[in-house]
Amino acid sequence: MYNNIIKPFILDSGASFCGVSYQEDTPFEGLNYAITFGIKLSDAIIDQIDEKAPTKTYFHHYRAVNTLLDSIALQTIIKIQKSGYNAANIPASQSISEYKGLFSHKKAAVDSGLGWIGKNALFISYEFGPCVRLCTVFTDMELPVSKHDYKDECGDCLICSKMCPSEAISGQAWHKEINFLEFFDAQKCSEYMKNNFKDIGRGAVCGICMRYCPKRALTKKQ
Ligand code: B12
Ligand code: SF4
Ligand code: SF4
Repeated sequence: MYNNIIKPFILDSGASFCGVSYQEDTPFEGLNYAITFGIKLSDAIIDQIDEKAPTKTYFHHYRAVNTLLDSIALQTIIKIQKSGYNAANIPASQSISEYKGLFSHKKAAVDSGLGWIGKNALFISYEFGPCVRLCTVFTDMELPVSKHDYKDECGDCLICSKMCPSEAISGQAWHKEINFLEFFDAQKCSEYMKNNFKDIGRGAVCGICMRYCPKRALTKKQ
């Protein structure tokens, strides 16, 4: 069902990639299988972000992509339910407490073997780079999960850490046991966006750390 129907449906609906994982700490009881999918952002729109600020066009793109992610998630839930299983999604972009969503899309994406967490604290797709937005659907339908090797491809690069205007990025390489508060300072990032980009994106966007990531080059025009 996943390989023949769900995955092709998600990709045909506009997602760039799709994968699966098993999550012990699901927020939905009994729904431990997770489907992760992501949409690669427009290179032309991301290119207009400069070293000082994002753009209003990027803010609109951010919201439009969130809407499409939520719509694909809803349609996936409906398809799964019609097959006799339960499903529920994590909203594309919603905080339920300070600096935290209901479940981390990045965690599910990493566990699906689709990419790594860069020094910029963002999920970087092996295939599509860092400028992707993510979504997660949980279900009790058994999915073909497998173990993956984790491969961090940042190497010696420190561009994101040097370019971040709020100094939120420590420059450490991410690993599963890392102290998250020392790795990335969410408060510095969030306050910087609120104080400096209120008129551009209501304080919700910036993205300089993904705009200048050299891993974008591998994936342009996809
Ligand atoms: C709250 C939030 C914020 C807050 C706080 C972020 C934070 N704490 O990291 C603020 C406002 C600062 C923020 C900023 C941004 N955000 Co934001 N944000 C979220 C949101 C809604 C929740 C994140 C959350 O729960 N964080 C809590 C921490 C603990 O979890 P985490 O960082 O997601 O994941 C960590 C752990 O899960 C752990 N982990 C991962 N795998 C594993 C595996 C194991 C076994 C273990 C133990 C741990 C582990 O490591 C991860 C990385 O450090 C998510 C949507 C979502 N539901 O995921 C979007 C999201 C993370 N944001 C996103 C983006 C793009 C941004 C911005 C670029 C803003 C913009 N759009 O212009 C900046 C980038 C900041 C940065 N460099 O990371 C994207 C990231 C896409 C990607 N490619 O990774 C997301 C996923 C939204 C989406 N639908 O795509 N964000
Ligand atoms: S979104 Fe902006 S302020 Fe936040 S970590 Fe990235 S570059 Fe720094
Ligand atoms: S800018 Fe460099 S260090 Fe930062 S996430 Fe991209 S590759 Fe990794």
